Amino acid sequence: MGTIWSDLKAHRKRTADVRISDLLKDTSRFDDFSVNCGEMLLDFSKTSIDKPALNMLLKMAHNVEAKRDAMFRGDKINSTEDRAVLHTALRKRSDEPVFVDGEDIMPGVKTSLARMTAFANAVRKGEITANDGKPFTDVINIGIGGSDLGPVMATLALTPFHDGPRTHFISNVDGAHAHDTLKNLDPNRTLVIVASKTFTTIETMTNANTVLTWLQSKLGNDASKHLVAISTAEDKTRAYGIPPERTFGFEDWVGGRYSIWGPIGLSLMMAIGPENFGDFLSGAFEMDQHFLNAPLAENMPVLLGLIGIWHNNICGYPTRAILPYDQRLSRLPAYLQQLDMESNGKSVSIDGEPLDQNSGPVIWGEPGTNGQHAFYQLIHQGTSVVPCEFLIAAESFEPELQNHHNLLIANCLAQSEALMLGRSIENAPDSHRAFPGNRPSTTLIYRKLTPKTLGMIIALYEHRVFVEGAIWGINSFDQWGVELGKELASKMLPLVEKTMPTTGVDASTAGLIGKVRSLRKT
Ligand code: G6Q
Repeated sequence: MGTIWSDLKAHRKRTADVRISDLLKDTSRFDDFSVNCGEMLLDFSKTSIDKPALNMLLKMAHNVEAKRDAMFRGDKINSTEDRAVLHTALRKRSDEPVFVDGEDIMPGVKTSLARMTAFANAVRKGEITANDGKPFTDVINIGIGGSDLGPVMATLALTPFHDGPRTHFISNVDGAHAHDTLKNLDPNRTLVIVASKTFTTIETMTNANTVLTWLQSKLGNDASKHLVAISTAEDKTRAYGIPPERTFGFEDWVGGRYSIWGPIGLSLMMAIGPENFGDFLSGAFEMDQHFLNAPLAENMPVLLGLIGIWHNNICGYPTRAILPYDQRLSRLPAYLQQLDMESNGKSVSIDGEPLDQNSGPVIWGEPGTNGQHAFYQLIHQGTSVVPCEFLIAAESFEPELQNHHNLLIANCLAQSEALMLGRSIENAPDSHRAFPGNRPSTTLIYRKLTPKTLGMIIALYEHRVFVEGAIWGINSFDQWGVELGKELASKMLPLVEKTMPTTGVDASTAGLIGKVRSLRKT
């Protein structure tokens, strides 16, 4: 490990007993340990990072800028797949070109957005209709992983803006998901989007086949007017019977988990309308500009990344909790689990060498206040320290329920304060009622969960993941662990279907297959 790592660890060792509450006696700490981007503020004054630690962390980030510029420029930084990483181009709100293999990709990005806009508008206005000439009332997005989590999370987050057709999502290959979703829908009124970058993912294609059969049960063989494809593989969408005018393509320089900004966001665009979708892109673009231009010490994604490094690598906390005090962000923890753990769950460097420090932590969470009545017990009194990342809006969309929102904010602030202050044994009736305190948290405050704010939040976390990955020297943009999963199920299927004997299979798996077979017989 380089000297900066050992310097940071030595500093941590020296200062581990310092209480965050004592650091906060410095009246300038809140200003010095918080950062703004537009109206959004990230407070990290309730962490154990002090000025010397922050300076060392900022030094550690010295190589992030060059890597960041390479990403935005279109260099093939995803070296194991030989791909550029340009989800930022999908939300670029300026006329500057971006080159991949010598070709400006921006005209294509604009054409694609214009096609999405025209299609979404036509569906919303009832100009593109179902087979019977009547408007679609419902849209199902069939996809999984990056082709599902973004639209699901964002559509829920932006419920107050949802004025288009109802949206539904089928992701799990568990037939229960398709069954329960289709149960209350009418094939005559439903538009089906098959969203798959590769158009080969077995879960998605199995669900697509089932839903196609459901459509055909009412529409006969002429279901194609009810189908849309989103994919990079136009040959496969055509072979599936979805014509090019119903297919929205995208390029291999958009990773699945970074794809909400383009055609994979079509269900979101239909729900909230192209104008709101445009604001969503603008919010992300604003965060991109901030990430590109703000000095490291005032750069929100850089600082959030460094806070992550401090907690994970220097303090040794192996998880972090995402705690939105915003019910409509209830799928944000799941979304960030994929974004963060799929990107930074790696054990080798970009050159294939074993890492000599931990990489991505375990991400988990639930919205507050619900979590308070469940796992916060461990956060307050457990033996593991969990850095908490709170998110809270100053304003809600329900002015008539202001009392609820005041209570929500009060709960959020009370939790972070209690985690920091704790309650000493001297002030508690007994040790069961004492709280160690000194537990770190950050708080992201924004005005209101608008499309623009949501765009900023997602881009903030995308770039935070980038910053951490850059410091660890890993490739944050491949996902070989996920690819492995795709191969494994197809090998196991013949054993489950009983078309192959279990000879040669490990004893545990063979035993489980035997149990499935015997349970099915009885
Ligand atoms: C995301 C991953 C993964 C992917 C799904 C679905 O970055 O690559 O989550 O999105 O496996 O893949 P398809 O879109 O190809 O069906």
